[in-house]
Amino acid sequence: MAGGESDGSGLVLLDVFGSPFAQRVRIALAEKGLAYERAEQDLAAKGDLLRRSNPVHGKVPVLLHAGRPVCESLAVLQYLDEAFPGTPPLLPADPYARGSGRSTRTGSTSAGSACGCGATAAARRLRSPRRGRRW
Ligand SMILES: N[C@@H](CCC(=O)N[C@@H](CS)C(=O)NCC(=O)O)C(=O)O
Repeated sequence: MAGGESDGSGLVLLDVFGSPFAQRVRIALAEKGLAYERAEQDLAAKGDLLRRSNPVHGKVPVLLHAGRPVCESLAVLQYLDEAFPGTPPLLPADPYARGSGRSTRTGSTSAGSACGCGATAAARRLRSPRRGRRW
């Protein structure tokens, strides 16, 4: 168990230790004081849970809430604000501030961006005999 102490029962974070996107969600969960379980993933050999939870991109982080997956770190932040309204807000209340802030951050989290984890996974895939697979 990691994170906070309060009412986040049923929260499981599929992540990788070095992922900055997962780190964003870990910080958000800590800010909100929500308890969660970490489920470390192997990006070089993605497991069924990650594939099922994020069938489009197969990336971390994925937050499971009562077994239901929310993918994409910024979407997870918004989800946490909406699903746990009694906790400190992560995003501004003003729709314009929220929207413009999100648009400036989306560039750094889009599919084209790479972090160390993604690059490593992609490089391993290229070297792997299973490289024909999408995962
Ligand atoms: N836009 C995504 C980016 C997530 C991302 O790139 N995750 C990397 C780890 S840092 C990943 O899972 N890479 C696996 C892969 O590319 O196959 C977000 O904000 O959550």
